[in-house]
Amino acid sequence: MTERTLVLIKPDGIRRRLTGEIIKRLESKGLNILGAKFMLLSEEKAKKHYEVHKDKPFFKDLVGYITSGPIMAIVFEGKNAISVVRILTGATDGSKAAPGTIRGDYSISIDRNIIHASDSEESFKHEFPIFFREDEIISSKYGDEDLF
Ligand code: FUP
Repeated sequence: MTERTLVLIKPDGIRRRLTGEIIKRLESKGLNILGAKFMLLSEEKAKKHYEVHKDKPFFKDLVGYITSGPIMAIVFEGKNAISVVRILTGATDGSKAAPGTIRGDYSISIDRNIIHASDSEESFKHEFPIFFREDEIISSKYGDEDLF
């Protein structure tokens, strides 16, 4: 099933110049970029994005971290994009994430884990409008769909 998912390259990923590496991994897998934005996230938007965690002890730090520097928000589309990107992303805690995954290869902690990826269709629906308007999405055929 063709799906869309939201990826955020978090401030540590940007500062460590991992943007190209992360996009390369996701594109090479067979996902198309439909939208991308380099941006500073407001505190209000960060709180909305992490709303499900609002009562957790790490909420304040989480919001502080995601607003601490520029991020890149990217919408990817492809076959089973949500679960495929989650698999490539790896476990939340970089110190436990499997080698070969983005977090497994580049993160050693839970609070500096480089990337966010929607974990369900419901999450994507919640997250997408925080970062993009529908008219910022460009859905074009690459002409190589038979290869994936
Ligand atoms: P994930 O979907 O893998 O990004 O993980 P969660 O939605 O469970 O958590 C969201 C973010 O909260 C994670 F990226 C890291 C952070 N977090 C902590 O900082 N401490 C925790 O104990 C759990 C999560």
